[in-house]
Amino acid sequence: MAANIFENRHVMARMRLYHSPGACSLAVHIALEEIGCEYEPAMLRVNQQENKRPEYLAVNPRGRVPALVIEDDKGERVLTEVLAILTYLAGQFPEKGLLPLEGEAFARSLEWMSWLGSAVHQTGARTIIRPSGFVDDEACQEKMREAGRLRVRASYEDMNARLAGRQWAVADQYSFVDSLLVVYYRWGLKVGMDVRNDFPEFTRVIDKALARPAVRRAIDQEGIAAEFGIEEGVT
Ligand SMILES: N[C@@H](CCC(=O)N[C@@H](CS)C(=O)NCC(=O)O)C(=O)O
Repeated sequence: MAANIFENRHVMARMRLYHSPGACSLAVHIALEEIGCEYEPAMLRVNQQENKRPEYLAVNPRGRVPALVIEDDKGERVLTEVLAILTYLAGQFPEKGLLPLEGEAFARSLEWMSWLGSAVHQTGARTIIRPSGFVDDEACQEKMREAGRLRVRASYEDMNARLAGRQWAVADQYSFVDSLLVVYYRWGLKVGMDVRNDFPEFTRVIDKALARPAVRRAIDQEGIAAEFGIEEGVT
């Protein structure tokens, strides 16, 4: 029989999540709150370059968040990349039903997460929020921002159309893909788009996600409730 992602399922002793407020790591933070398992949150601030400190580079030499430290009977290791961590957690806790793990619905989840992480994050939002990560020249950075704004708007139109009439992103049930969409919704607000009015289908799905206690806990813990226009601690 073909190998599957449940094969290495085992009892986890400890997990530690390195994350930064409102970064893509928020999706993993939400996922851990949804699962309701024990984990240790380790918050650092990317906007204060805490991810470049030697202590963190010893955990993740790429200097990016999220990083999930897993410690179990097989020892300690570090898993990075949002898509990989969310898929890993879903495989560890299949009974929670927080990510379809079979057939087309699984492929759809990967399709969403891969596209968000590449087209929308790295070649989209990142060119607006952190163009200095690509080029030093300030005139070039401004050109990158301009081009990025067009690309990001087009990707939000794409998301809005894909979510039209749907309960959730995949298979009409809440999944880690929706946790990840919460991150992108915030980034849309952060780069100055009128997301609420311009992308009503996206907003409808996110408003439902924001009503989930686990989503609110993660957002409150990161201190970013006001950025979504919601009050801390109120669900
Ligand atoms: N492909 C990575 C991207 C990780 C990433 O770029 N994270 C950002 C925060 S959203 C980061 O750590 N940025 C720090 C930096 O660029 O210095 C993933 O999916 O985890």
